[in-house]
Amino acid sequence: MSSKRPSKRAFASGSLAPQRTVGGETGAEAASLTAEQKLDIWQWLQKNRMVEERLGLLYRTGKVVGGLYTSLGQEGISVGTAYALEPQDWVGPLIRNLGVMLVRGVRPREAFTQYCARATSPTGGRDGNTHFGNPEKRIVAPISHLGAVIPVMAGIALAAKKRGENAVCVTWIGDGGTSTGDFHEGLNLAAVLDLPLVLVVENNGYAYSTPTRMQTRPEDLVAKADGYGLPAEIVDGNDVLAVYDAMRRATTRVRDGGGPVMLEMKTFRMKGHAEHDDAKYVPPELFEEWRRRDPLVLYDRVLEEEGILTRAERDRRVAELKAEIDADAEFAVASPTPDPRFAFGRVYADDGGPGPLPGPAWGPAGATRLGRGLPGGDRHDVRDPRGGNA
Ligand SMILES: Cc1ncc(C[n+]2csc(CCOP(=O)(O)OP(=O)(O)O)c2C)c(N)n1
Ligand SMILES: [Mg+2]
Repeated sequence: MSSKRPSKRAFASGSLAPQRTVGGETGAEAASLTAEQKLDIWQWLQKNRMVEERLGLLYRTGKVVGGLYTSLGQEGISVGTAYALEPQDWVGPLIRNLGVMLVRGVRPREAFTQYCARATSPTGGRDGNTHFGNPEKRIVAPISHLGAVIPVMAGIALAAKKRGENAVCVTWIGDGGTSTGDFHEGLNLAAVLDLPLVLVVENNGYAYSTPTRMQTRPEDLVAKADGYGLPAEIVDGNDVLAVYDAMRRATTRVRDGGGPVMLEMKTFRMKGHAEHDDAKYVPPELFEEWRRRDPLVLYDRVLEEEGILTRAERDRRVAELKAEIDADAEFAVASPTPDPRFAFGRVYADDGGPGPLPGPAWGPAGATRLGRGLPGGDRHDVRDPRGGNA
């Protein structure tokens, strides 16, 4: 136990009283963004939505091999939180956080090839979802098991702290995910070890078809942070600048050694759980109410009012982005499906330890074992490094 923990703390009444702000002057970080940075954020928001809309088209034309999970209406959270990070920080996104991956440098074509399970995808066509990471970009691969990434990120935060890397580790969880055992164990571990972790809770009102009030008691999920003595803050998740601002203040606190924090982002899932779910169980008036708070529309209004983006310039930029995204989608559709002879490639360790991988074109140059099967720009090779089939 570190000397920072006086034993009397455990008995000091009120020492763990709820802290409903993560500190810093609210709004100051957003106010210091330049016009260029604000346009950058706009571009990521648009890209996030356009890529997911394009994935929707691919799904409806039978090109996506499995389910499709999107973040329609929640893009401000992925973009605002990821934009607030530094290169040395680690992210552990969930499947609704494609926007985080894009901001960290993942290319749209990686998402398209993954969902279409093409040989050119980061996993060589072995997965039909965003289940891929990139250690160079400090992205831990998303997995489906809700809550499980929290203890993993706590572990990475512990390593970063011990190495003195000044890195903040961030992970995202839904309202439903806050009721898993891993959520509580991971948060508790991070709290008692004062780890550099930011937990972003995306409270979108539903866990699949279950309304939040039917699966957990508190209306505000920051109550769960109180249970572990963590500072927490409630944020308007549809206001990308508010999200960015809170995240900057959170990471500053965490980077300064203040221990983990939770941000609860209030938002709404504007579609069903996945593309196959028509969300009939959601009262239509809720969709109506939240449609008026679309994060992209709200942000367009901000940039227009501030004279940063005129409508004409906006249209020009949208067309440019659309062309880029269309080209990447076409690349995926034109890509081959994987060669079945290599189905078992990248399953067993064969390089005997860390260090560059053997073989001529297996992932990025200098990739470590962790990098096996992970993307290196657009170079994804499905050859077996041993030269044979697996
Ligand atoms: C541990 C675990 N239990 C159940 C599931 C099945 N499941 C996948 S998504 C989901 C709902 C998640 O809801 P929430 O956490 O609110 O996130 P959202 O989908 O709203 O973003 C469930 C129950 C799972 N993937 N992992
Ligand atoms: Mg939810």
